[in-house]
Amino acid sequence: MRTVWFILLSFLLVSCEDTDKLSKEKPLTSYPWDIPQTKPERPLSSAMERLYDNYLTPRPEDNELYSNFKFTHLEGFDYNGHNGTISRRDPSKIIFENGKYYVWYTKRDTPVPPIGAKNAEHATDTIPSTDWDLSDIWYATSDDGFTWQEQGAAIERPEKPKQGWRSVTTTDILKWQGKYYLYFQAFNEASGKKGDHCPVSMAYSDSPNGPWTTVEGVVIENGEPGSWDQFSIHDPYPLVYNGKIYIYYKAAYGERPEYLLGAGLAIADNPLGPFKKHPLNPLFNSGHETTLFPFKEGMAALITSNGNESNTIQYAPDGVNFGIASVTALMPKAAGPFVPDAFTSNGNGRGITWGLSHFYNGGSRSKVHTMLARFDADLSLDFNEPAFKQTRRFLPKEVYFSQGLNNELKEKRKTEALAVE
Ligand code: AAL
Repeated sequence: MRTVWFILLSFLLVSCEDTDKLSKEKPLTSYPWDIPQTKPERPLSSAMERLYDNYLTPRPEDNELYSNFKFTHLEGFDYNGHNGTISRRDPSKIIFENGKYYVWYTKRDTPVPPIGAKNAEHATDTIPSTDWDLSDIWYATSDDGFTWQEQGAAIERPEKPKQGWRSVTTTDILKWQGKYYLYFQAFNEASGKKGDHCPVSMAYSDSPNGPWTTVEGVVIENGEPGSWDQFSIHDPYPLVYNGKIYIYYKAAYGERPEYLLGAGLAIADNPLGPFKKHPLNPLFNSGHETTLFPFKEGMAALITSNGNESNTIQYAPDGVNFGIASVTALMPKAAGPFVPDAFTSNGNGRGITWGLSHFYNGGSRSKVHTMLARFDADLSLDFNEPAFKQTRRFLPKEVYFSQGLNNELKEKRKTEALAVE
């Protein structure tokens, strides 16, 4: 009995000592092992400050604006053996009407492949300069987003000298008060002759199946001489936000090769305009064919290539002042997502999960063309798929070696190495 009492007493004494030790333990001075989900009250390095200030959540796995992209070949489009004579590129955002998905895109069907922007002087009525020269706007429909039926031309280039006689390209769709509007680039000269210069035109219809009536003249004017968008208004991308028509668009500014790409914004109450350019334009310092979608109360954007902020997904609570919401890789080029709430303007954007994008030059330089493909992603508040949230991926080594040194550069590097004393 004595022994039992002794054991019990010693046990009590030891546990009291432990509690005492704990209560006397100094508060944690290091960053905690269990990652705090909100910014902790302690000095933080710039990178850790950013982790809490810039991103929706500290872990990309929980970040609704972080995603990987998965690509699938489409069924239903023929490319003439990928010999460069047929190109489909720059898909619009996708809309769901009459029980099916609709997409519009640039289609080139020329006797020969393009000869390149540098040779634009030699382009003719049948020889295209760039991949999007001598093109028309076509459309296709689909039941499932994987197999598409090409329906024909929506907007053909008009007779010379009407705006767009040389090429009509890079369109996107707006639905406004029950009618449909396609905004597009309207070229009056072969792209490459003086850069890639063009203004934006528009066509309207009562039905997504057309017929489309093109308005006279341009709808979004190029900027005043000397301004960032003086020569080109590219990739017009309409959405309805704050009850108005918001068209984000790209301009290439500065002299090549240092030029910047990035989108600005033009706003109107009427699809015909007048469009008022936002005083803070350009809104992005990077990006090529910038893709946007309503997200929560603001706007999210895919910034794929060109510029310091390539490969980022950005968010602006006001649709204007964008910050980096995530950094990703292998993004869809010229993405045209299915945006179910593109025109609802309800201040509660839900995000996107799939769309079409394009792959340039599915082969050699002499067969230059572009093909459409499908991408899937998880950038939606209503969809959660961990397969899209990985930050560590293993790509086949061929992907890396395909980015090898060319022979000239290889020789240069060798010479430099040999010259080291
Ligand atoms: C695209 C877009 C515009 C350019 C050209 C065709 O990727 O940015 O449309 O003019 O390239």
